[in-house]
Amino acid sequence: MKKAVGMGEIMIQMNPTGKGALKYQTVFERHVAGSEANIIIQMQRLGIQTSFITSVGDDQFGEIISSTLRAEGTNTSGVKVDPDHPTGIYFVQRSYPVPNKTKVFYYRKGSAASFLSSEDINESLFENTDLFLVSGITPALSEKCMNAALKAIEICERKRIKIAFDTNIRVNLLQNAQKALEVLSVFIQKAQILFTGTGDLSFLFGSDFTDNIKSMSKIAKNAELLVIKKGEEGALCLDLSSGKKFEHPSYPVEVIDELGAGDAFDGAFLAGILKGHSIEQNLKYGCAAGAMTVSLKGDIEPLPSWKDLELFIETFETNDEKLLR
Ligand code: KDG
Repeated sequence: MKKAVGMGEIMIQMNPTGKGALKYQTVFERHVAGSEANIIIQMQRLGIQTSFITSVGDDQFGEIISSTLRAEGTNTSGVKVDPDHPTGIYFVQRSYPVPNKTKVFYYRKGSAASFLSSEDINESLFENTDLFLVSGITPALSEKCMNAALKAIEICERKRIKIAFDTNIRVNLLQNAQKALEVLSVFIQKAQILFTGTGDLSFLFGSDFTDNIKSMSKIAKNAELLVIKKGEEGALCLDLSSGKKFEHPSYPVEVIDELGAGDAFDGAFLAGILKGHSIEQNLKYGCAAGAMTVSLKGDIEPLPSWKDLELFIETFETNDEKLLR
């Protein structure tokens, strides 16, 4: 079985039952979510053996985060319980002010995960590992987190473990392009599989898509695959070793909560890579998992198994009103 290790912050997501401005929301659902963990859980559900490195508070929320990972079958020996700092929380605002778009409000400053340090990165967790996944959120959390992520990268380089990195820019954490490039460049440079999105590219480099790809490729010196998520326009993968370009359209679904779609995409794409599927297939799996995720609330709950992913794809491709009951 292929093995992947991920690292990042997992938070409690408070997602309102209604749409509109957060201040008017009175009823919330409690979910567990965090970009890198979403990706790792998607991979675990698609048959990859996974481990996760994070830190949670010694509190009720930390407990539910650890037990969520355990219930998925993800190895939690890299999950630290920090008695001095709380688990991070964030609130979701759906369809306001922009319809179908989700905004988030973080309460994560000083969270347990932001105190994760290089001492918390245990090399033994990387034994027999095929892939390491981290995103731009983690080094943006704090200098300690940045150093922890760099230590993990250094271990992977030494052990020849493939590095997957998603730029995953959060403007709340990386205020402008200069700051973002300062923090992210080293990770973009080290990754063999690099994910980004049209929003991240224009935030970093400007509005011309072709120029943006060139600018990104210049930094991404070790990238074999550059994967660009284009939201409603689907996704694109550049195989930088052969120069070939692959594309897949998105699946038309009703958007309930767009959060976590990019993570579902990454997880399904990476699981496909580790299982030896083609780039075309992996783009299809990624777009399908992303579409399934935007159709429901919560980042983790909608992540599909192979069986469900295949049923979703088959239903769209054959337009078959297959009986599901
Ligand atoms: O990718 C979805 C995430 O944005 C969300 O669940 C929370 O990890 C998160 C973050 O830092 O924004």
